[in-house]
Parts: sequence; structure tokens; C-alpha cells
Amino acid sequence: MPTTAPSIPVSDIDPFSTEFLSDPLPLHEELRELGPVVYLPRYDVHAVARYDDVHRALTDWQSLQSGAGVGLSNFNHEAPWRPPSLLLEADPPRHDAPRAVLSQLLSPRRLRSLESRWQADAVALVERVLSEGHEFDAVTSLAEPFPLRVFPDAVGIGTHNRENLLPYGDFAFNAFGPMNERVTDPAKTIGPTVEWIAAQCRRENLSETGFGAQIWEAADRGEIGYEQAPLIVRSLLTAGVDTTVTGISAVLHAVATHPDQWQRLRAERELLPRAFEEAIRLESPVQTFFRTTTVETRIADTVLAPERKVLMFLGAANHDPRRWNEPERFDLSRDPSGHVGFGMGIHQCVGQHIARLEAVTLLDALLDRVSSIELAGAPRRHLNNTLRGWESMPVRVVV
Ligand code: OVM
Repeated sequence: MPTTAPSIPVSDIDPFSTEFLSDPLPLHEELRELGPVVYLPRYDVHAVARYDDVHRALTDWQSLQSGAGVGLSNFNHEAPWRPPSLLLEADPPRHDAPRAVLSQLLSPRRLRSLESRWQADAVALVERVLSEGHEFDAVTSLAEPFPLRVFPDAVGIGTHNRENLLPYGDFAFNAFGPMNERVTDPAKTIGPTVEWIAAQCRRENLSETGFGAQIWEAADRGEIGYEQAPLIVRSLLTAGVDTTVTGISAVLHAVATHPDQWQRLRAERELLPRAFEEAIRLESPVQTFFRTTTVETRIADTVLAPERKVLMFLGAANHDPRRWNEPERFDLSRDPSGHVGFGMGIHQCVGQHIARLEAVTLLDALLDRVSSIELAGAPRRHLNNTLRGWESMPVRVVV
């Protein structure tokens, strides 16, 4: 009996183009509706955009590895732009010790000691911003300065040149995509920033009590090798700033455009963690990651050969109507748990508790003082090959 291989839908969509990144939602829908797996000949990769398939891909670390890189580049064939991350770009068993060190360090219990200082920092920042006026840019006045203040303090890096953290993270997230202008332009000048980051990771440049020093102490205890410690500190500095700036911007945009939800948060403060989670679902600050097949791998009805790159659309999965009712709505009545904005499985964001604490602490200080918040002008997107964030977000508040 003759058989025909089921044909895979093909799309010429470029998910890293300016056009796509400027308005991804209609193109996410197109990818979801073409089929569970869509071939993108432009990059010779297979795309997955439905919730169930993205969820399964994220949890199947045996067939879909991270060690060949979670960007377009396959580290088995191309040299990475920096030594690979021991967490993000590693598989078990090598992944597990660095992961265990960070997940203990960043556990909700260990973060409790930061709370009162961060609350004071949030109140000070909010009061200073409000004292200067009731119209301001929510990105440059709140979403950027708050993480840039509290997170490097917690890691224990010096105060000099901290502004390097944002362009470094921005570059690292762009570098998961193809070598387009978002990579090649900053590549010309990123060298000194990369060196500055490496210097911050050295033991002698870290304060004695921060996360950085505690990572080195894990090496003293033999939980990780000494050669691993600076790279694990580097993971905090790479993944810990632009992401939380983007997440805080996302929740600020959500409340500024949903006045009823702000009033509800004012009355029901216990909904704050859910508001953050729902904003992460809605906006999906990290839009995409790749995996690489280790063996012949079936996704839905498609069989992929080994060594193939699979592009997972976290943002599209978080808007899949098969999984979410009215996915485009910011809705504090829904249960957003199960979203894949922090990933899923063994690589699920190890810093999510610290991200949540930052966002909730800042919003709590704002809710105490601001009775309403709305956009005061058109917000402007910051385009990045992986992150979906804002450059600018003019807001008006009533105190
Ligand atoms: C890392 C890392 C982890 C998560 C995201 C990320 C640049 C980097 O371990 O360096 O994005």
C-alpha cells in the first residue's frame, strides 16, 4: 500500500523581523492555526505555537535538549558567542548541581530576608517619582530603576557602571535570534561590557553577603567546582535584570490599561501575586526559546530527525484559545497558573520568586499612594529578538 508522509505546513514568517516583533499577536495566531508544527524554511527550523505542544516540548528534556543552545545557533556545529551558561544551556546531569545551588539561594524562604529592605527601597522610589509630578515614564522612572537598584545590591556587585547590566542582558537575549541588525549592531561595541560582567563575577569583586558570595561558598562546600562559580554568578547578571524590567513594565502596562483591575487590586491586595502572574501570561516577557532534538522526536503528528532546532513560542502558547478563555484580556478573576511565561519543567525560571517579589513590592508601594493610573500617551516598544518589552510608557496618576 503506498504511503505518503503527512505534509507539514510551511510558513515564510520571520519571527525575528521588525514587522513580527512590532505586532506579534496576529502572526502568533497564524502560526497556531497552520498546525501543531510549522516548518520555517527561512531558518530551517520547526515552530511550535500551541499551548499543549509547547508545554510538552518544554518538559521533554530528554528528546529536546538545551545543551546545544536555546537560540537559533546549534552549539554542536557553531561556536557560541560566550562560554555557555551552566544552567540555561546545559542538560542533566551537568545542569543539576548549578541548578540546585541557585534554586536554594533564590527560594522563597531565603528571599524573606530581603523583603523589608526592598519595601523601603520601593517606597523611597515611588515617593521620589510622585514628588516630581503626576505624569512620568513608567519604564524609565519605575520599571528600570527599581530592579537596577535592588537586584545588583542583592547579588553584591559594586555600584560603579551598573548601567552596563541592561545592554548586556539586551544583547544576550538578542543573541538567541539570528544574526540580524539587533545582534550585529551592538556586537561592535559590546566587548568592554562583556569584560565588565566577567569582572563582577570574580570573588574579590563581590560583597561578602550577597548571592554572588554565596555561590562561591557553594564551591567551598564542594557542591560545584570553583571554575563554575563565576559562570553561575554570570547567569544571575544575565537573566536577572532585563527580564524583571520587562515583567514590571508588563504589569504596569496591564494596570494602566485596565482601570477596573487597578481598583480591584486597591481593594484586594492579596491579588497582587496573581496580577503579576497574569501579566506574565499576557505579555510573556520571554517570547521564544529553542530546543534541539537529541533523537528522532515526534511532536503531534510530525517526526523530526535528530539535531533539528525547534522554536517554541511561549507568548503564542499563553494566548492559545484552546487553553485560555479570552486570552487577550488581563483578568484578575482567571487562574493564570500553568502559563509557560517562565517556561516549564527542569529549566523553569529559577529566579521567578525574586522577579515576583520585585514586582509585588513595587506595585504594593504604588497601590498605597496612587488611586488611579492611566496611559498619558502612546507607549513605545523596545524591540528585542527574544524579549517583548517597552522603551517608554507615559502614564498619569492620581494620588
Ligand atoms: C543564563 C541565562 C538564564 C536564563 C536566561 C538567560 C539571557 C540567560 O544562565 O545566563 O537569558
